[in-house]
Amino acid sequence: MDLPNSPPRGDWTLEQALALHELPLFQLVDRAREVHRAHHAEGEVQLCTLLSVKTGGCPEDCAYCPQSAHHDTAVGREPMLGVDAVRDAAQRAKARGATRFCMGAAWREVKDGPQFDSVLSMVKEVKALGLEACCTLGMLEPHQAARLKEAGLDAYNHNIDTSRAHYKSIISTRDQQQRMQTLAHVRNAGITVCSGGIIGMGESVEDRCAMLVQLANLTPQPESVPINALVRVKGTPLESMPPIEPSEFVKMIALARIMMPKSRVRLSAGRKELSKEAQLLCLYAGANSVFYGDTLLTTPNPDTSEDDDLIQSAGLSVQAPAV
Ligand code: SAM
Ligand code: DTB
Ligand code: SF4
Repeated sequence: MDLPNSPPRGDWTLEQALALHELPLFQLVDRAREVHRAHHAEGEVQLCTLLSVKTGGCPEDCAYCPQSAHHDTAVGREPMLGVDAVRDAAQRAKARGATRFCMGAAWREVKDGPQFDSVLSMVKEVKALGLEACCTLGMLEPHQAARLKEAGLDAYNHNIDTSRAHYKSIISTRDQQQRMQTLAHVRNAGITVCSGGIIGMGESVEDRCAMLVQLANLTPQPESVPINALVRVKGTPLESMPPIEPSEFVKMIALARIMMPKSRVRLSAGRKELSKEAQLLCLYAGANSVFYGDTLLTTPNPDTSEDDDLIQSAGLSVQAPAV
């Protein structure tokens, strides 16, 4: 059996992940906790603020997403934000204690041209503030990854979202292999990888474990792993999915922590519907980051005052800015 301080392994099997998932919750959390303590600063949480720099009208048909042009949701197509507005938002995020700033665009893929040039300027502005800069812009070609790296980008978010098997029932306009290709381009450009997924989209426990195995077996493992619970948005095909059991969220966090010991595991979308106690259990089980700010990309997130209270009441500390 692995020791808590064993280095990351890239040979996880579905059976091993399922065996962890079947453990009684407290045994699983105990294991995750040991791994967490062996690899991370005790009680330290990173605050990451999201900003949608290009909202809505996306040509992809992701069944979960309010920004897809295929679904009739309250989110409309909006023009791209200007570089000044993005700099101001990043400055506010920094003043509130965030150390990472992630810019999202509702694109299928990056296209060369003025909009991408503008994203490169945004990255430079965020870096000038001393923040970690992350982008999530859809699929990328190698030369585009290289340009992002040159602009100073630290991380690229590109989720595999669910298992290979379940992918087809969620998205028809691309396959999961295309996601893996972009992740490879990001890695080759020397940008760190942020990749995770969503639970609560009608997938089985096997699908969830298979997704984690796929992430854990990337070499090297993603530096950042966001675990989202579906935000059920009116007008999307998944609007009527049943909510997840809070213990299912905790289990996913614990598995991600055990399987990817060094990665930053992010307790991501879906916190609005999670009690404070359930969120604390996720942080106890190995999550060491939350999205901080009243909105995610287009949907509500807990208020920053609620998060300040969450962190303070548990005596957690917020990651300090880099000097
Ligand atoms: N268009 C780019 C892409 O798909 O990679 C970047 C933006 S996209 C909104 C980023 C991620 O947000 C998706 O991969 C998905 O994991 C997450 N997401 C979108 N809608 C969500 C929802 N309703 N609930 C939970 N996560 C969601
Ligand atoms: C991630 O895994 N979750 C964030 C971030 N990466 C970009 C996005 C969540 C979006 C939730 C739906 C919305 O607000 O539009
Ligand atoms: Fe577009 Fe990304 Fe939403 Fe899919 S998840 S519809 S690619 S914005």
